[in-house]
Amino acid sequence: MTTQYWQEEIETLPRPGLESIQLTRLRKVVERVFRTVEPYRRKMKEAGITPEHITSLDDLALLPFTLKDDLRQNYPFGMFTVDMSEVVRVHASSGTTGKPTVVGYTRADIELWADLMARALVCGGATTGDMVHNAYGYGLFTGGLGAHYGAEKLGATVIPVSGGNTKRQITIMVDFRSTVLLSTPSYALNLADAMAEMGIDPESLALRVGIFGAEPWSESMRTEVERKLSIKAVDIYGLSEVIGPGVAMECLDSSGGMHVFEDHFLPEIIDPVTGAVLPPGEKGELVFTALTKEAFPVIRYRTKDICRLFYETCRCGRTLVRMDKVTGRSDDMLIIRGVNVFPSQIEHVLVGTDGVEPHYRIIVEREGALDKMTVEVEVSDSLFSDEIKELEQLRRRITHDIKDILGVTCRVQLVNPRSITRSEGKAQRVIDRRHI
Ligand code: DLL
Repeated sequence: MTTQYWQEEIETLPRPGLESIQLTRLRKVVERVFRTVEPYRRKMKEAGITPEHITSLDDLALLPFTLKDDLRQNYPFGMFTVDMSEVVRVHASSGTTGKPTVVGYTRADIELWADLMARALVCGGATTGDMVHNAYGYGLFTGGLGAHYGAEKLGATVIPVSGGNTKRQITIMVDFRSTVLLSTPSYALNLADAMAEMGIDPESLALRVGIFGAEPWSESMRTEVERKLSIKAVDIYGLSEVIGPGVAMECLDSSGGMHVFEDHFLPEIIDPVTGAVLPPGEKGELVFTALTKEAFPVIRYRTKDICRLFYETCRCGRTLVRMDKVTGRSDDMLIIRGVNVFPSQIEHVLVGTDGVEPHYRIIVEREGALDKMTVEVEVSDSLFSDEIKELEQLRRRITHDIKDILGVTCRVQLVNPRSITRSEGKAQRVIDRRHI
C-alpha cells in the first residue's frame, strides 16, 4: 500500500468512534445556528424542533432542509452565525439565475479548510516534494484559493497560475517541472490539446497526478485525460456552500469513490422528490451538514448532486464513507420527451468513439410541442480531411449509440476541429433554449 495519511487517527477511525464525534459536533452546531441565525430558528420552530430533540444521528432527519433559495432570500450575509468583524474572507458562486450565493469564513474556518485540502491532496497522492500547478480560477470561485492554502499547508510548492492563458501555462509546466495538476477535467483536456499543438510530448513532462473536480466527468473522460497527459487522474469534490474543494476526495488505492471528510461534513442521500432519507447504497440527492464551521455552517444543505454513498472499507484503510462519482445534478438533468438525460451519458458515448474529440455541446430546443436535442461534436483532425462517406458513417454510429443508451433520438452534428469554445474553468455543456 502506497497511501500516506494526513490525519491517520481520524481518517482510519472505526465507525463507532467517528459517529460519536459526529453526534457531539452535530448537537453543538444545531444549538448554535438555532441561537444565532433567525432563518434557521424560524424553520426549526415551524417544524416543531428544538436542539434538544437531537439525541442521535438518526435525529438529523427531523431537521428542515436548507435550500439554495434560503441563501438567496438572506443574501448576502443573512445566514452567517458570527458578526462580520469575525469574518476574514468571503467567496461566492455564480448561480445560473439571479444573485450569487455568498459564503463566509472566520480565521478558524480558513485553517480548517486548508487542513482538509491538505488532507485531500495527500489522499490523492501529493507530497511535500510536489510542484503543484494550480489552474483552478483564483477569485470569488473557491477552487483557486481553497486548493492554494491546502497545498501550502501540506508544504508543497504552489504555482498559483489560475485559469486561462493556456500556452503560458504549458510553458510554465515544462520549465517549472510541475508534478501535480489541479484543474477542472475539461480544462485539463484543453491543456492536453494545446500541448499536442505545441508539439510537446506529455511523457517529457514531470506531471504525475491530476486532481480534477468542480464539474461532473465520466470514467471514460478519466481514461482519456490519463492517456493524453500520461498521468493518474483523481477526482475531488466540494461546493462553496459546504466549504469549497476538499469535501470529498478519491484515494490512489481506491476501489472506487471519493472519501467524504465526514468528521466535518455529515452526508445523507435523500429521494429528491419526497425528501425521504434513503438507505446506504441507494442513489439520490446528496445532502450535507457542516459540523465544525464557524461563520457559515449549513444544516442539511441540498446539493442537487446525484450520487450514492457506500460504507464498505476501502483498500487504503480509510474508514470514511465513499461517494460515487457525481453523475449529474438534479437540475442539470434534461427531460427530453419525458426521458431523463444526463450530459454524462452522452459524454460516455463520445469518449468511447474513435474519430471524435470529447468536446461537445448539447442544444435543446422546442419545435411545436416536441423537444429536439442536438449534440454538436468535434471530429478529430485526422478524420476531418476524410471522405464525406466516412464522416456520415461516424455521425450515424454516434446517433445510434446515443439512442441505444438514452432511448431518445437526437440529431448529431459533426463540427470542425477546435470550433467548440474551450473551457478555462467549468465547461458549459448544455444550452437549453426551450424557455420552460
Ligand atoms: O466547484 C468547488 C470545487 C473547486 C470542487 C475545485 C472541486 C475542485 P462550486 O463552484 O460551489 O464549488 O460548485 C459546486 O460543482 O455542487 C457539483 O455540482 C459540482 N462539482 C464539484 N466537484 C465535482 C466533482 C466548487 N468532483 C458544484 N464531480 C457541486 C462532479 C462536481 N461535480
